[in-house]
Amino acid sequence: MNDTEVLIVKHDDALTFLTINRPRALNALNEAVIMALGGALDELPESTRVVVITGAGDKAFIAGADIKSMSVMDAHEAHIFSTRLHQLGNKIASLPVPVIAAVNGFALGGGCELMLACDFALAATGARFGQPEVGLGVIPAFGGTTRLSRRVGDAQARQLVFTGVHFDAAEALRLGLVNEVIPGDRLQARVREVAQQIAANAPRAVAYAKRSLHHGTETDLMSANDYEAHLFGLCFATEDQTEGMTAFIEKRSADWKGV
Ligand code: CO8
Repeated sequence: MNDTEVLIVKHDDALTFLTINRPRALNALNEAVIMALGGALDELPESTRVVVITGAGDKAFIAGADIKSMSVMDAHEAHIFSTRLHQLGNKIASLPVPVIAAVNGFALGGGCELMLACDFALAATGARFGQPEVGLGVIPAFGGTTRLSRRVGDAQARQLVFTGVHFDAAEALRLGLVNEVIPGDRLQARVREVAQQIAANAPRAVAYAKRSLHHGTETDLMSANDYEAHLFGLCFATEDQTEGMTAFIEKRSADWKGV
């Protein structure tokens, strides 16, 4: 691991691991990290079926946006900063492969919000969460007032955002903010296991399912169901649909082509 790299990118067959590498600043999101993350997501190899985002070291996933960098911003720069983070979140949402957050420590402020932009999160027992922005005189402007309420419900989001309290992994699980809580030394192995379960399925079907799930939370039920039916139809234009169903009938494993 090179100490000067703010993001470690590791491709391992169908899985791509992105590790934010600023452990001395608890992996706080600065301009360099945001650019590196966006670049890595733009340049995923064709073989990638799942992306895992985590933080370097054993203390933090991401302890927020970089407070030192933000402290000298003017209003215009702050607006651009928020917009750039939203572009990153939108990029994750529109990626044709699932993105899992492996939360190995503090996930505060922008760190919690980056986690929310991922498809889902698995957390270590010792992880800590929170949206403490109002205690710094700002609002959670990377989805903390938008994605958080969609994930945990409006009233819970209001309490978390207005109080800014930190809370533990058990509470995050109870709120539905993370899917599983795992002892820290087993987190990466469990994330890899789940990622491989995803990677074993038809890539195009997973991509369409992600698109439909995303659309489904952002529009009314009738339109969402119409779009789901449309994507179901598109599945039947893929070779993998023929292969998947033929493999079932022939009692063998499917050999996915991703087309
Ligand atoms: N930004 C910059 N540096 C940080 C950050 C951060 N968010 N968090 C920690 N660090 C640095 C510390 O300054 C310290 O560096 P140094 O040794 O040079 O002083 C180092 O990391 C270690 O931190 P601590 O010594 O504080 O470690 P502790 O174990 O004592 O405490 C905590 C750990 C509780 C996580 C503490 O560091 C803390 O409270 N950090 C700030 C958490 C926070 O408030 N995060 C929210 C930031 S605001 C935000 O994310 C806004 C996002 C939405 C807007 C984005 C769109 C515009």
